[in-house]
Amino acid sequence: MDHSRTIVHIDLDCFYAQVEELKNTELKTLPFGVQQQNFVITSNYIAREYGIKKCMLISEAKKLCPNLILVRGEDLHDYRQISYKVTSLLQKYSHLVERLGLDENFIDVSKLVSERLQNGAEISIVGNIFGDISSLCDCGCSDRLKVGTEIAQDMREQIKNELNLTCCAGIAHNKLLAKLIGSKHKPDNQTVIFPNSAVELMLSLNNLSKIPSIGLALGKQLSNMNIKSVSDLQESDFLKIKKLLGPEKAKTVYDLSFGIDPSPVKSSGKPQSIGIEDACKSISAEKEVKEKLKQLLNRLLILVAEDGRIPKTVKLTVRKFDKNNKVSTRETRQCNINTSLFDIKSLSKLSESNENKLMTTIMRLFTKIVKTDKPYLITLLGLAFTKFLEKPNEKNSTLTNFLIKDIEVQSVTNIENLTFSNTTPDILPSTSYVENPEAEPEPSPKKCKFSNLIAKKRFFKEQDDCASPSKLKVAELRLNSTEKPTDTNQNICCPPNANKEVFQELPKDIQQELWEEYKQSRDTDRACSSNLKKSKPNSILNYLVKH
Ligand code: DCP
Ligand code: MG
Repeated sequence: MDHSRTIVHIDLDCFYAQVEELKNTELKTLPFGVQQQNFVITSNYIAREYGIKKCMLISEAKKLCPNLILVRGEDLHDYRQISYKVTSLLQKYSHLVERLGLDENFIDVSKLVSERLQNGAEISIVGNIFGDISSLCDCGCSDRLKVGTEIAQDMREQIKNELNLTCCAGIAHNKLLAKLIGSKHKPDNQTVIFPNSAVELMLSLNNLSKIPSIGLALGKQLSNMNIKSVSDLQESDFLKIKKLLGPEKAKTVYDLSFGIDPSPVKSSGKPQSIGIEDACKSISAEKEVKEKLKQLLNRLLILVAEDGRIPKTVKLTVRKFDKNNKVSTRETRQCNINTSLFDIKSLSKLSESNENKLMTTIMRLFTKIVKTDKPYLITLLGLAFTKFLEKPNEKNSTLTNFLIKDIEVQSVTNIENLTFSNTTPDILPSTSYVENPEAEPEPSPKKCKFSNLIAKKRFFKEQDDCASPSKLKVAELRLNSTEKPTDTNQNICCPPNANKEVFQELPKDIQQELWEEYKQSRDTDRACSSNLKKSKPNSILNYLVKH
């Protein structure tokens, strides 16, 4: 059995309620619930002491706790914002962070664990332990999981200190066990499980649907085969399940019942779609539909601006009510949109004419779903953007991006000749772009490399008799020195006519390269020793020098 991984599962305590407490600290000491429609979708732990549960009807909750304070929670904006902050924070521990809903994250910390083990630090278990630890597996997983508990503790502390939120953590060698074990001690706590206790944990689940991958539908299918509990599943005839679910799914489900889950932690990128929907009180006129969609579009654009990517596809969702058959049906249609409709500097606002163009597209989708020449009744409208263009940013920066930036600084307009592999002409960034406005841009090694190139460019520029010195700030880099070409301190030689001071500030590898280039050039054409450009006819450097 493979126990090589160490996975931490983090689940924030009463998430929406904690966010509301951040906004209004007075709530902290009072029983309160977050309301969506007629339900309390979550409540703080004080309210839970009264027996209030998630998704309880308001009326029922009020009976249990007449003083229950209710806060509306339909607008997910703040929850989403904080949710991404938590994920960003966890990404500092591993690049393998998988978001699950708004308040859960799986983090594969295997790499960090092995680093800590290599450093030889003392190992201790932090938090609760599930099951018997008198005879642990000797493959090394015990130590790894112990280190995992320390990492989970660090994560929780950081989330508390930096975001003022409490959470629970589960530590295990796979995702299934990590998720299940984390909820054993709540709130503000953590629990580890070692592989030898996996079966015990699975058997402690009182219902098959407690296994995360087994939803209600699959649970029902299994129940129809008289497989109702985890032990039923463990003891079931595999061939029968195989017949029902097919070989792959059957194996997955069967394995899960023993706590076996090889599924990897998949690094969550940005959401694949950004959308909002609004249930409405039966709309039956096109004008109302348009108004509603316009409102949705404006709300959606705010989310898009927060996300930062440029939408490429718009999707419309419509729920129609069929009076005759008394059924509601949802239908969606989507189409591509012109990315030039968006102004990258202010994605949240479209110009009037662009808004009209987009609304025309959306209404065209609407008429594909709804025959507007006949009576209709709409009970829900939704808008989403489903494909996006990533703009170049600090994180996925390429040399081209740096060129764009630097060219901007220099006000050079002739950039048509550059080819942009990840972008299209209509979205050439006019400002530097940070993917997540909340996230701190990470230092980029390529940036250093580029600044070296720029330094090189400046270095050569002077010799090339630059026509526009102000652009290149060559004043700082004047190559007017009469230093000797050799250096007695074993430093890399500064080419003649170069400003030694400036030269010495350059990184060693660049100095080396400059010297080599100088030498090459000198050897090639001693009479024209300053024409260093010729030494590399096709280099980026040449491009830069030209411009
Ligand atoms: N939520 C929701 N609808 C549900 C359940 C939850 O909209 N049926 C929202 C509200 C929760 C959030 O999702 O705050 C996270 O769900 P959890 O199940 O993790 O619940 P909590 O974080 O609120 O509580 P817990 O402390 O049990 O994790
Ligand atoms: Mg939670």
